[in-house]
Amino acid sequence: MTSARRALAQVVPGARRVLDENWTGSSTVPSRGLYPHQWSWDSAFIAIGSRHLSVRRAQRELETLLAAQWDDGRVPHIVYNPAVPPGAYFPGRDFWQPPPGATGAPPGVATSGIIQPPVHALACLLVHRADPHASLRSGFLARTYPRLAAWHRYLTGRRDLGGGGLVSVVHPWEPGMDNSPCWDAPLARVDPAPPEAFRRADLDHGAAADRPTDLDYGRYVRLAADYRDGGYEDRADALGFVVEDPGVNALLIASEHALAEIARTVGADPGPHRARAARLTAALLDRLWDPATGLFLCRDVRGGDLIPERSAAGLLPLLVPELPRATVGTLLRTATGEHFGLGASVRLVPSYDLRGHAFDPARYWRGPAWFNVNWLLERGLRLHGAAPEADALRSAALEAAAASGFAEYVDPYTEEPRGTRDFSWTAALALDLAVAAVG
Ligand code: 9WN
Repeated sequence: MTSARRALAQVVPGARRVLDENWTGSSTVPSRGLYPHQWSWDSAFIAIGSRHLSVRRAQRELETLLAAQWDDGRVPHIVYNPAVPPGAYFPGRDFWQPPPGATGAPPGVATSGIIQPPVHALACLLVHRADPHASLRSGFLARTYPRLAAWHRYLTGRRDLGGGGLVSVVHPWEPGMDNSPCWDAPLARVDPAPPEAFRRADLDHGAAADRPTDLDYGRYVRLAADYRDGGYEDRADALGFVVEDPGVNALLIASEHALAEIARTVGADPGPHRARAARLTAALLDRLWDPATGLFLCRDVRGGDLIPERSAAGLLPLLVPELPRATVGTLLRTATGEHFGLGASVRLVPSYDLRGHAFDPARYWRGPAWFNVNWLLERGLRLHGAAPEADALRSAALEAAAASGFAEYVDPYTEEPRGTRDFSWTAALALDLAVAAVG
């Protein structure tokens, strides 16, 4: 048996079991215990994998999420399952209720009010490609295109809080890398909510050493409550945390290119999407590229400066097709150099600088390797012709996903499982890599 076929045999039955067990009938929970609702970027990654099991289910996953889109175009980061008891996850659905008169979720749906990275157009295109004839017959892209276009309009219109043509995030949960050391400095300005104001449900399911601290949680709660009380208005001067993140913006560019392709397929004009992708690419290079570190950095919009921390988010612009060759070369050297160690000290890219002052191999986004980040980087490496590096990363991700019991994240050095197990996007993306490995 070839190594690719072995990987397939090792991964597929387990991945299928995880995805089946976490499927609720209309969407997939990231994890039955820790995350019992639907999450936005999780669903995009899950659909990318579950399209290999059932295209209809992958379509349903994405359409359930898009049905919770707000009037202003935002796609919320959580869609709550009404069948789950309110205390099972904090913050619960009641937390996000906007003040009277302010915009909110569509009638009959309970959602959060913040967002997550826009991977959805890319996911819709990949789900379509899994069976283009059936997809066209069912009208999948014709239904999703207007919603995806409104989502990108919200991001590029309402979220350009820095005024330089990039999207800003207004809460550390929005870029999906919740407690990255990149947020430490901007978060330090935020007064934490008092501990008695909330009860963390995550510690009922996860080891405290693998999760954010209580102090970080207090600040997450304060920021979310302030945004809610301000009617979810996107005004830079009223928000305590405003950051331009290279991962979010790179994913938007990749998705904008996917949207151009979707537009072409449904008979709309792809030109405006291509033009927007080009403008975003220029702004990303202009505002977040840091030649001195050979990496894209986050910008603290309130403070005005680049944040001097190396996060894996800074490598995600490898997903941008029109990145200059010299920048690609520099990013590759950074990925394989001492700070990220790819193919040298580690097989999977860590979430944060291996040499960084805040590096912790166990704690959430402060060092562990995550499978979605590695799936994205594998794609970026392949896009820019680094096939041997992409192949090695794919094999390592497949082995680690199966050996860790589809863990949420792993220690980058030992690949020991951390966080929760039977985690949906780990299963889904391993499945996708396994299918690609056999061609
Ligand atoms: C808050 C669901 C989500 C992921 C995020 C990850 C984690 C939530 C939490 O879980 O965040 O949104 O409670 O910690 O950081 O990327 O989407 O899997």
